[in-house]
Amino acid sequence: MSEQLGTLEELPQDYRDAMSKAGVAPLWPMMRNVLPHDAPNPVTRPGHWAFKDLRPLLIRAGELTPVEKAERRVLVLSDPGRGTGAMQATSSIYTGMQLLLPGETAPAHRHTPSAARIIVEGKGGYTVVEGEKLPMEEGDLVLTPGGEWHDHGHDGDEPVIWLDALDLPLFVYLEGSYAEEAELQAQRNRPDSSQVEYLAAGLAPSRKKNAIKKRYPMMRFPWSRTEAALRQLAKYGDDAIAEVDFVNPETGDYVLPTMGFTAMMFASGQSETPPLRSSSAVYHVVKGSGETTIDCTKITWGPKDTFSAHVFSKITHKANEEAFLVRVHDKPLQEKLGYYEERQR
Ligand code: GTQ
Repeated sequence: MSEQLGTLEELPQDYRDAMSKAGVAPLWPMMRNVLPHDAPNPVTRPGHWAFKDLRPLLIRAGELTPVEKAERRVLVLSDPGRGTGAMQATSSIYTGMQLLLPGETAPAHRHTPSAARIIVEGKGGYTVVEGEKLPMEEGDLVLTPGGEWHDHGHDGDEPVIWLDALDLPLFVYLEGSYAEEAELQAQRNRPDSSQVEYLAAGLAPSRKKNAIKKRYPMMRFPWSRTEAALRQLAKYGDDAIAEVDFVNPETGDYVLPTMGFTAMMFASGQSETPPLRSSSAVYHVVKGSGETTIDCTKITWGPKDTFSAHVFSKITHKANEEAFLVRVHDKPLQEKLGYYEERQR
Protein backbone atom coordinates (compact mmCIF):
# COMPACT_ATOMS: atom_id res chain seq x y z
CA MET A 1 0.00 0.00 0.00
CA SER A 2 1.66 3.16 -1.18
CA GLU A 3 1.46 6.26 1.03
CA GLN A 4 3.02 8.57 -1.54
CA LEU A 5 1.47 8.60 -4.97
CA GLY A 6 2.94 10.36 -7.98
CA THR A 7 2.41 14.13 -8.27
CA LEU A 8 1.32 16.27 -11.18
CA GLU A 9 4.58 18.25 -11.03
CA GLU A 10 6.72 15.24 -11.80
CA LEU A 11 5.01 14.81 -15.17
CA PRO A 12 6.49 16.62 -18.21
CA GLN A 13 4.81 19.93 -19.08
CA ASP A 14 4.02 18.90 -22.67
CA TYR A 15 2.19 15.80 -21.35
CA ARG A 16 0.23 17.90 -18.84
CA ASP A 17 -0.73 20.36 -21.58
CA ALA A 18 -1.81 17.51 -23.87
CA MET A 19 -3.97 16.01 -21.11
CA SER A 20 -5.67 19.36 -20.44
CA LYS A 21 -6.33 19.78 -24.16
CA ALA A 22 -7.90 16.31 -24.27
CA GLY A 23 -10.08 17.10 -21.24
CA VAL A 24 -8.55 14.49 -18.96
CA ALA A 25 -6.48 14.48 -15.78
CA PRO A 26 -4.41 11.81 -14.04
CA LEU A 27 -6.17 10.21 -11.10
CA TRP A 28 -3.16 9.37 -8.97
CA PRO A 29 -2.22 12.91 -7.78
CA MET A 30 -5.85 13.43 -6.68
CA MET A 31 -6.62 9.90 -5.54
CA ARG A 32 -6.10 10.39 -1.80
CA ASN A 33 -8.25 13.54 -1.83
CA VAL A 34 -11.29 11.50 -2.71
CA LEU A 35 -10.27 8.16 -1.21
CA PRO A 36 -8.33 8.89 1.99
CA HIS A 37 -7.21 5.91 4.04
CA ASP A 38 -9.50 4.41 6.72
CA ALA A 39 -11.88 7.33 7.33
CA PRO A 40 -13.29 10.32 5.42
CA ASN A 41 -11.70 13.75 5.60
CA PRO A 42 -14.66 16.03 6.35
CA VAL A 43 -14.80 19.68 5.34
CA THR A 44 -17.56 20.25 7.92
CA ARG A 45 -16.49 21.82 11.24
CA PRO A 46 -18.49 21.89 14.45
CA GLY A 47 -20.90 24.83 14.52
CA HIS A 48 -22.72 26.48 17.43
CA TRP A 49 -25.57 28.92 16.93
CA ALA A 50 -26.71 30.38 20.25
CA PHE A 51 -30.37 31.35 20.25
CA LYS A 52 -29.59 34.54 22.20
CA ASP A 53 -27.56 35.69 19.17
CA LEU A 54 -30.00 34.51 16.48
CA ARG A 55 -33.21 35.81 18.05
CA PRO A 56 -32.45 39.57 17.80
CA LEU A 57 -31.21 39.10 14.22
CA LEU A 58 -34.41 37.29 13.29
CA ILE A 59 -36.62 39.91 14.96
CA ARG A 60 -34.72 42.57 13.01
CA ALA A 61 -35.23 40.61 9.79
CA GLY A 62 -38.93 40.87 10.63
CA GLU A 63 -38.62 44.68 10.65
CA LEU A 64 -36.38 44.92 7.59
CA THR A 65 -37.92 42.40 5.23
CA PRO A 66 -41.65 41.82 4.87
CA VAL A 67 -42.52 38.17 4.40
CA GLU A 68 -43.84 38.97 0.91
CA LYS A 69 -40.30 39.92 -0.11
CA ALA A 70 -38.73 36.88 1.53
CA GLU A 71 -41.21 34.08 0.82
CA ARG A 72 -39.48 32.33 3.74
CA ARG A 73 -37.86 34.64 6.34
CA VAL A 74 -34.96 32.45 7.34
CA LEU A 75 -31.43 32.87 8.63
CA VAL A 76 -29.32 30.00 7.34
CA LEU A 77 -26.98 28.26 9.79
CA SER A 78 -23.72 28.02 7.83
CA ASP A 79 -21.14 25.32 8.47
CA PRO A 80 -17.98 27.06 9.78
CA GLY A 81 -15.90 24.70 7.61
CA ARG A 82 -17.52 26.08 4.47
CA GLY A 83 -17.89 29.67 5.69
CA THR A 84 -20.71 32.19 6.06
CA GLY A 85 -23.26 31.86 3.30
CA ALA A 86 -22.82 28.10 3.00
CA MET A 87 -26.31 26.69 2.51
CA GLN A 88 -25.62 23.76 4.81
CA ALA A 89 -24.70 22.89 8.39
CA THR A 90 -23.19 19.52 7.46
CA SER A 91 -22.52 17.71 4.18
CA SER A 92 -26.15 16.61 3.82
CA ILE A 93 -28.17 18.74 6.26
CA TYR A 94 -29.36 22.31 5.80
CA THR A 95 -30.72 24.14 8.82
CA GLY A 96 -32.27 27.60 9.08
CA MET A 97 -34.10 29.57 11.74
CA GLN A 98 -37.44 30.90 10.43
CA LEU A 99 -39.56 33.77 11.75
CA LEU A 100 -43.26 34.32 11.14
CA LEU A 101 -44.98 37.34 12.68
CA PRO A 102 -48.61 37.43 13.84
CA GLY A 103 -51.03 37.48 10.93
CA GLU A 104 -48.37 36.66 8.34
CA THR A 105 -48.52 33.78 5.90
CA ALA A 106 -45.75 32.17 3.87
CA PRO A 107 -47.13 31.09 0.49
CA ALA A 108 -47.61 27.49 -0.59
CA HIS A 109 -44.89 25.73 -2.45
CA ARG A 110 -43.59 22.23 -2.93
CA HIS A 111 -40.07 21.16 -3.64
CA THR A 112 -38.00 18.06 -4.20
CA PRO A 113 -36.08 18.20 -0.87
CA SER A 114 -37.83 17.14 2.32
CA ALA A 115 -38.10 19.40 5.35
CA ALA A 116 -38.86 19.11 9.02
CA ARG A 117 -39.34 21.82 11.60
CA ILE A 118 -38.64 21.89 15.30
CA ILE A 119 -40.65 24.63 16.96
CA VAL A 120 -38.46 26.93 19.03
CA GLU A 121 -40.67 29.76 20.30
CA GLY A 122 -44.19 31.10 20.19
CA LYS A 123 -47.80 30.00 20.01
CA GLY A 124 -50.31 30.06 17.20
CA GLY A 125 -48.10 29.11 14.27
CA TYR A 126 -49.07 26.31 11.92
CA THR A 127 -48.00 24.60 8.73
CA VAL A 128 -50.49 23.27 6.22
CA VAL A 129 -49.25 20.16 4.37
CA GLU A 130 -51.49 18.88 1.56
CA GLY A 131 -54.49 20.51 3.24
CA GLU A 132 -53.72 19.15 6.74
CA LYS A 133 -53.26 21.90 9.31
CA LEU A 134 -50.41 21.06 11.67
CA PRO A 135 -50.34 23.26 14.77
CA MET A 136 -46.86 24.19 15.94
CA GLU A 137 -46.15 24.04 19.64
CA GLU A 138 -42.73 24.37 21.22
CA GLY A 139 -40.64 21.24 20.66
CA ASP A 140 -43.04 19.71 18.11
CA LEU A 141 -41.53 18.01 15.09
CA VAL A 142 -43.50 18.87 11.95
CA LEU A 143 -42.70 17.22 8.60
CA THR A 144 -43.08 18.63 5.13
CA PRO A 145 -41.96 15.72 2.95
CA GLY A 146 -40.53 16.27 -0.52
CA GLY A 147 -43.16 16.86 -3.20
CA GLU A 148 -45.93 17.86 -0.77
CA TRP A 149 -47.52 21.31 -0.84
CA HIS A 150 -46.92 23.37 2.29
CA ASP A 151 -47.61 26.88 3.52
CA HIS A 152 -47.21 28.48 6.92
CA GLY A 153 -49.54 30.71 8.91
CA HIS A 154 -49.79 32.38 12.29
CA ASP A 155 -52.96 32.98 14.34
CA GLY A 156 -51.17 34.06 17.54
CA ASP A 157 -49.97 37.44 18.77
CA GLU A 158 -46.23 36.93 19.38
CA PRO A 159 -43.46 36.04 16.93
CA VAL A 160 -43.18 32.36 16.07
CA ILE A 161 -39.72 30.91 15.45
CA TRP A 162 -38.78 27.44 14.31
CA LEU A 163 -35.75 25.55 13.09
CA ASP A 164 -35.98 24.16 9.56
CA ALA A 165 -33.97 21.08 8.64
CA LEU A 166 -33.85 20.05 4.98
CA ASP A 167 -31.91 17.53 2.93
CA LEU A 168 -31.38 20.39 0.48
CA PRO A 169 -27.58 19.96 0.07
CA LEU A 170 -28.15 16.49 -1.35
CA PHE A 171 -30.67 17.72 -3.87
CA VAL A 172 -28.43 20.60 -4.89
CA TYR A 173 -25.53 18.17 -5.32
CA LEU A 174 -27.74 15.90 -7.44
CA GLU A 175 -28.90 18.91 -9.52
CA GLY A 176 -32.38 17.85 -8.45
CA SER A 177 -33.50 20.82 -6.38
CA TYR A 178 -36.45 22.94 -7.52
CA ALA A 179 -39.76 24.31 -6.24
CA GLU A 180 -43.24 25.10 -7.56
CA GLU A 181 -45.32 27.98 -6.18
CA ALA A 182 -49.05 28.24 -5.57
CA GLU A 183 -51.75 30.06 -3.60
CA LEU A 184 -52.44 29.24 0.06
CA GLN A 185 -54.13 25.86 0.44
CA ALA A 186 -57.64 25.20 1.63
CA GLN A 187 -57.46 23.58 5.08
CA ARG A 188 -59.43 20.48 5.98
CA ASN A 189 -61.56 21.14 9.00
CA ARG A 190 -60.25 18.34 11.20
CA PRO A 191 -57.35 17.85 13.62
CA ASP A 192 -54.07 16.49 12.24
CA SER A 193 -53.49 12.73 12.13
CA SER A 194 -51.46 12.71 15.37
CA GLN A 195 -54.75 13.66 17.08
CA VAL A 196 -56.99 11.30 15.08
CA GLU A 197 -55.49 8.21 13.40
CA TYR A 198 -52.35 7.95 15.52
CA LEU A 199 -53.45 9.17 18.92
CA ALA A 200 -51.73 6.34 20.77
CA ALA A 201 -48.54 4.36 20.12
CA GLY A 202 -49.30 0.82 18.99
CA LEU A 203 -52.68 1.69 17.50
CA ALA A 204 -53.35 2.43 13.84
CA PRO A 205 -56.59 2.58 11.85
CA SER A 206 -57.71 -0.91 10.87
CA ARG A 207 -55.97 -1.94 7.66
CA LYS A 208 -58.40 -2.33 4.80
CA LYS A 209 -57.61 -4.54 1.85
CA ASN A 210 -56.54 -2.49 -1.21
CA ALA A 211 -56.54 0.73 0.83
CA ILE A 212 -54.19 3.36 -0.56
CA LYS A 213 -51.33 3.71 1.89
CA LYS A 214 -50.08 7.18 2.62
CA ARG A 215 -46.33 7.42 2.41
CA TYR A 216 -46.28 9.96 5.25
CA PRO A 217 -49.26 9.11 7.46
CA MET A 218 -48.23 11.26 10.45
CA MET A 219 -46.60 14.62 9.97
CA ARG A 220 -46.70 16.13 13.42
CA PHE A 221 -45.09 14.65 16.53
CA PRO A 222 -46.28 16.66 19.55
CA TRP A 223 -43.51 17.42 22.02
CA SER A 224 -45.65 16.55 25.05
CA ARG A 225 -45.67 12.88 23.94
CA THR A 226 -41.97 12.85 23.11
CA GLU A 227 -41.06 14.24 26.51
CA ALA A 228 -43.37 11.80 28.33
CA ALA A 229 -41.84 8.85 26.42
CA LEU A 230 -38.31 9.98 27.25
CA ARG A 231 -39.13 10.45 30.93
CA GLN A 232 -40.50 6.90 31.25
CA LEU A 233 -37.50 5.44 29.43
CA ALA A 234 -35.17 7.39 31.68
CA LYS A 235 -37.01 6.18 34.75
CA TYR A 236 -37.09 2.49 33.84
CA GLY A 237 -34.24 2.17 31.34
CA ASP A 238 -30.56 1.42 31.93
CA ASP A 239 -27.89 3.98 32.80
CA ALA A 240 -27.53 5.21 29.22
CA ILE A 241 -29.29 8.40 28.25
CA ALA A 242 -32.89 7.97 27.09
CA GLU A 243 -33.30 8.25 23.32
CA VAL A 244 -36.29 7.79 21.03
CA ASP A 245 -36.37 7.76 17.24
CA PHE A 246 -39.26 9.38 15.43
CA VAL A 247 -40.81 6.68 13.23
CA ASN A 248 -43.57 6.26 10.69
CA PRO A 249 -46.45 4.75 12.74
CA GLU A 250 -47.54 2.48 9.87
CA THR A 251 -44.16 1.05 8.89
CA GLY A 252 -41.74 1.72 11.76
CA ASP A 253 -39.35 3.27 9.21
CA TYR A 254 -37.66 6.59 9.60
CA VAL A 255 -40.10 9.45 9.07
CA LEU A 256 -38.32 10.87 6.00
CA PRO A 257 -36.19 9.21 3.31
CA THR A 258 -32.79 10.72 4.13
CA MET A 259 -33.07 12.53 7.47
CA GLY A 260 -33.58 10.90 10.85
CA PHE A 261 -34.72 12.52 14.09
CA THR A 262 -33.80 11.27 17.54
CA ALA A 263 -34.93 12.89 20.78
CA MET A 264 -32.51 12.66 23.69
CA MET A 265 -32.96 13.20 27.41
CA PHE A 266 -30.17 13.83 29.89
CA ALA A 267 -30.65 13.81 33.64
CA SER A 268 -28.91 16.63 35.48
CA GLY A 269 -25.15 15.91 35.43
CA GLN A 270 -25.51 12.94 33.08
CA SER A 271 -22.91 12.50 30.35
CA GLU A 272 -22.73 10.43 27.20
CA THR A 273 -19.92 9.37 24.90
CA PRO A 274 -21.53 7.85 21.81
CA PRO A 275 -19.56 5.69 19.36
CA LEU A 276 -17.98 7.41 16.38
CA ARG A 277 -20.70 7.48 13.77
CA SER A 278 -20.41 7.80 9.99
CA SER A 279 -23.46 10.08 10.10
CA SER A 280 -23.36 13.86 10.53
CA ALA A 281 -25.75 15.56 12.92
CA VAL A 282 -27.34 18.83 13.95
CA TYR A 283 -28.47 19.02 17.57
CA HIS A 284 -31.23 21.31 18.72
CA VAL A 285 -31.65 21.98 22.44
CA VAL A 286 -35.34 21.95 23.33
CA LYS A 287 -34.65 22.59 27.03
CA GLY A 288 -31.73 22.59 29.44
CA SER A 289 -28.03 23.36 29.24
CA GLY A 290 -24.75 21.54 29.06
CA GLU A 291 -21.47 21.07 27.26
CA THR A 292 -20.51 19.04 24.25
CA THR A 293 -16.99 18.36 23.05
CA ILE A 294 -16.70 17.56 19.35
CA ASP A 295 -13.10 16.52 18.59
CA CYS A 296 -11.24 19.52 20.04
CA THR A 297 -14.14 22.00 20.02
CA LYS A 298 -16.01 22.62 23.27
CA ILE A 299 -19.55 23.93 22.91
CA THR A 300 -21.41 25.33 25.91
CA TRP A 301 -25.08 25.19 25.01
CA GLY A 302 -28.26 26.55 26.50
CA PRO A 303 -31.98 26.32 25.76
CA LYS A 304 -32.95 26.70 22.07
CA ASP A 305 -29.32 26.60 20.87
CA THR A 306 -28.29 24.57 17.85
CA PHE A 307 -24.94 22.89 17.19
CA SER A 308 -23.52 20.48 14.65
CA ALA A 309 -21.10 17.57 14.49
CA HIS A 310 -19.26 16.19 11.46
CA VAL A 311 -18.91 12.55 10.46
CA PHE A 312 -16.79 10.29 12.71
CA SER A 313 -16.30 13.07 15.27
CA LYS A 314 -15.43 12.20 18.86
CA ILE A 315 -18.38 13.47 20.86
CA THR A 316 -18.93 13.80 24.59
CA HIS A 317 -22.07 15.44 25.96
CA LYS A 318 -22.59 16.50 29.55
CA ALA A 319 -25.77 18.11 30.83
CA ASN A 320 -25.56 20.73 33.59
CA GLU A 321 -29.25 20.31 34.33
CA GLU A 322 -32.02 18.10 32.98
CA ALA A 323 -31.85 18.54 29.22
CA PHE A 324 -33.79 17.52 26.11
CA LEU A 325 -32.26 17.63 22.63
CA VAL A 326 -33.39 16.59 19.17
CA ARG A 327 -30.68 15.20 16.92
CA VAL A 328 -31.19 15.56 13.17
CA HIS A 329 -28.94 13.11 11.31
CA ASP A 330 -28.38 11.43 7.97
CA LYS A 331 -28.31 7.82 9.20
CA PRO A 332 -31.39 6.88 7.06
CA LEU A 333 -29.57 8.03 3.93
CA GLN A 334 -26.38 6.21 4.87
CA GLU A 335 -28.26 3.01 5.68
CA LYS A 336 -29.98 3.19 2.29
CA LEU A 337 -26.57 3.63 0.66
CA GLY A 338 -25.31 0.69 2.72
CA TYR A 339 -22.44 2.34 4.57
CA TYR A 340 -23.73 3.57 7.94
CA GLU A 341 -21.10 2.63 10.51
CA GLU A 342 -20.34 3.01 14.22
CA ARG A 343 -16.89 2.60 15.71
CA GLN A 344 -16.28 2.05 19.40
CA ARG A 345 -13.89 4.47 21.05
O1 GTQ B 1 -40.41 26.75 5.03
O2 GTQ B 1 -40.70 25.80 3.12
O3 GTQ B 1 -35.53 27.14 5.64
O4 GTQ B 1 -38.73 25.93 1.42
C1 GTQ B 1 -35.76 26.67 3.34
C2 GTQ B 1 -36.57 26.36 2.27
C3 GTQ B 1 -37.68 26.75 4.77
C4 GTQ B 1 -39.97 26.32 3.97
C5 GTQ B 1 -36.32 26.85 4.58
C6 GTQ B 1 -37.95 26.25 2.46
C7 GTQ B 1 -38.50 26.43 3.72
